[in-house]
Amino acid sequence: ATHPLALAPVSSPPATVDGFVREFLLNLNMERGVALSAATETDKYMALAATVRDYLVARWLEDQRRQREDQRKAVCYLSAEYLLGRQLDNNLLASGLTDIATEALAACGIDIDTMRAHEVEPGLGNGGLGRLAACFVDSLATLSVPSIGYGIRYEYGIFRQVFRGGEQIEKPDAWLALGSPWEFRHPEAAQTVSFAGHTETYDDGGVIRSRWVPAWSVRAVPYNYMVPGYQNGRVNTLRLWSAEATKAFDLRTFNSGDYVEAVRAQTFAENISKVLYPEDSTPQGKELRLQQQYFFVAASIADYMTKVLPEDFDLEDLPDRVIFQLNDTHPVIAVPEMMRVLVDERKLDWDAAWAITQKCFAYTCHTLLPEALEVWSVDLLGRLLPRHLEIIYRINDEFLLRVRERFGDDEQRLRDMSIVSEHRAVRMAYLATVAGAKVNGVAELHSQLLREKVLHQFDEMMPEKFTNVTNGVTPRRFVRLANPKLSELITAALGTGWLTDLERLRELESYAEDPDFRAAFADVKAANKRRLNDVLMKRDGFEIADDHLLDVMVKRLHEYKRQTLKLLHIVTLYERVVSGRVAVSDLQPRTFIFGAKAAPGYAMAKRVIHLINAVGAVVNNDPRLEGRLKVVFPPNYNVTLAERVIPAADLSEQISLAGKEASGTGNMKFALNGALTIGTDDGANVEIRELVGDDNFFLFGMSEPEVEELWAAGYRPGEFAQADDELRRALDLIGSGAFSEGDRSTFEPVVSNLLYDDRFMVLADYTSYIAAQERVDAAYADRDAWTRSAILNVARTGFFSSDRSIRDYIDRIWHTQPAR
Ligand code: 26W
Repeated sequence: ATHPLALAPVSSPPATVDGFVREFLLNLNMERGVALSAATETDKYMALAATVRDYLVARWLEDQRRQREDQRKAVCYLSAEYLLGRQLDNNLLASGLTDIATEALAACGIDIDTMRAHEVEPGLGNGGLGRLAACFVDSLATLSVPSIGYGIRYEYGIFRQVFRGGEQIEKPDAWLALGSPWEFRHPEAAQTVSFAGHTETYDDGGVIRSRWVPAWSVRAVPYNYMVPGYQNGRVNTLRLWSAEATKAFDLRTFNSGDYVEAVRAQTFAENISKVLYPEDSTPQGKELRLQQQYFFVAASIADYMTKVLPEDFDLEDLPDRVIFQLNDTHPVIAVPEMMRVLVDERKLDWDAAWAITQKCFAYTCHTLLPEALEVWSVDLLGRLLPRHLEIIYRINDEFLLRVRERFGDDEQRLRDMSIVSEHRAVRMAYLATVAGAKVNGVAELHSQLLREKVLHQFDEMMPEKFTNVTNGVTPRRFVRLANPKLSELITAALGTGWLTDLERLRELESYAEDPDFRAAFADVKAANKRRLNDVLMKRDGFEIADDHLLDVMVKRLHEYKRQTLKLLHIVTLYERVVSGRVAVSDLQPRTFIFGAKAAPGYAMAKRVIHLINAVGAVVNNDPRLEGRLKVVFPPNYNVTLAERVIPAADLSEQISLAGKEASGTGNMKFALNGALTIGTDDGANVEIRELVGDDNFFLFGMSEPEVEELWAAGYRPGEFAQADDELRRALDLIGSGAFSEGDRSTFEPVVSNLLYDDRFMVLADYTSYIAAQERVDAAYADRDAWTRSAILNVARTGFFSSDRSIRDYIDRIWHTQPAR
């Protein structure tokens, strides 16, 4: 190019109110094709989003160019889920345009809050794991780490939850119905991803090689999303793949001049990225899910190898150029895929390829539940990915040889450690552990239990692989955006800079002793409660009373998380009053907020949702309680609602059975927003308590070793019901039909499960939990002391910034340098 303007990306529009107004109207007129006077809310929102984008694009293009030219090592984060939440406000904050945009829109007669409310959040994840990935891409950009996030552009994200008669109904989440203004589709950069067929060997000039002859393929089309760092000028890329039919597909497999069949082929291909699996922690072994996993991983590796790497790149140097971080086992099929690319396509010999592969992958485990560890049957793998199955077998054979060398002919050990189990199932966590340079858990306790239990024999053999990176959350979204009033108060005290250096919150410790600061902090909490009241009133007609302690449990519904323990507490308080044992005037007024989605096929979880609503309906309407206890269960808990609920909370419920919650990240968000935690010694709760101190945390329940001990001794939950009068009364009340219009059968399965099975030991921890809740009431009675504790929670939890997590990944696993 010769024109001076063509030598670099176009410059951003001027960052002024006039500049913004002009760009906004340009987008409205030119892109939407409407005049301001005729524009709908959607038109205005789309034009606004496009305007914010326009300010980021120049930096983005520049960063992409530099990343291509830069020799520095980059991170490819592979995750089947990214639970992003709304983009508009985040991108305004990151680009420093919030005030300018607010003023510019006002000058056009538009209230920016109505624009914020108009956005449908991309819910491309289930819960903790997906939200963690979203926090990580934010921190990667903020720390200028050369990186790409790879994932799937599901057409339907996590289902929308509605309640009918208190029961969960799932509705499709058509988040793309109006189109997304934040994505850039790149059909020209599509990759072909193949499936099924057979393998064969052939003579390649004297060398016998294997190759895969697939039966069908689809096109993977990338959609790029900008991930701006926080006011640092850096813009990273999130690349999500969408499945489309290839021409070859309908020709070869389906098209025999049959138009209807050809269209069916199209639908078949598009199915692959159609919908997010809503199962969280119980893998279903469904073929489509394996197709999704291979689809995005194969496309991502091909993209990296052909579009990001220079053409003449010496593959021996690959480990100095890239690390693929595997977000749980979902992308682990990337390991045999990389081997296939290196050996079959690039013609490296096996040993060289394996040496490279082992340095290019690292694996993060996010669970401890044995049923959550993914396995794929040999039959399914052989049918869908025959070459990958062969490669897995060879990896396993060579690995078992090493086990034999090291430990002798210990057949039991060999069976235990085999990647392919006796039941002809491929254990993906084992494959990841064998292949990865590093394996990490997501909190200290979790990483320790991984080494001692889940992967014990692997730890014995290769202890140097194991490490910990405690999770974190982005303070940009979960403090600055979610809690602007607290952020202002912090900035007034500490000045700026703390948002990217969250340990600086420590400086608030001395402010906890200042009565004026405490009063201001309490005012912020009160204002956040009123804001939540307004949101819930409008959304669902729920009221949050000013003088109630706000007690919050929001997370996926799962037995190990023990929503039923929280319910037993509520039922106990209720029963105390209606039985006359406690005067209603002696109750600390409390509002309990629940938010939880259940996997659609998880019957017990759905019954618990029904029970929460049923208890709420009775408790909320019983005049004997004089409005002192309220149960509020807004449907469809998501990132957007979290941003309103968490800043308003007084008490954070983190009550999983010790040894079951890998980390938790909600726990961190609550503490950072000045809620006190009632919790077990589980996951990152352990680290939160260590940091905030026992005086500022309500610990209860068995420790993990105590859980093990009781389990080994033979746990009989009925004995705990026998031993605690109030526990029996609460269970009896639920069993009596008091919350189901006298029908004893509705919630009988919940009660008998607790009495006769109780895998997660709810009854064993009940007495201790109720006692801890009494300590909560006593503490809340001294409101000023409570506020002091709340401030100390904020001051001492800066460690839980996802910036720190990413630094730990860099130091312990990736060894990358920031971009220039
Ligand atoms: C369908 C199979 C399956 C299996 C496991 C789906 C999803 C999972 C995830 C591992 C579940 C998950 O989200 N785990 C959570 O990850 C968070 C981030 O590390 C942790 O904070 C949570 O404790 C952990 O439950």
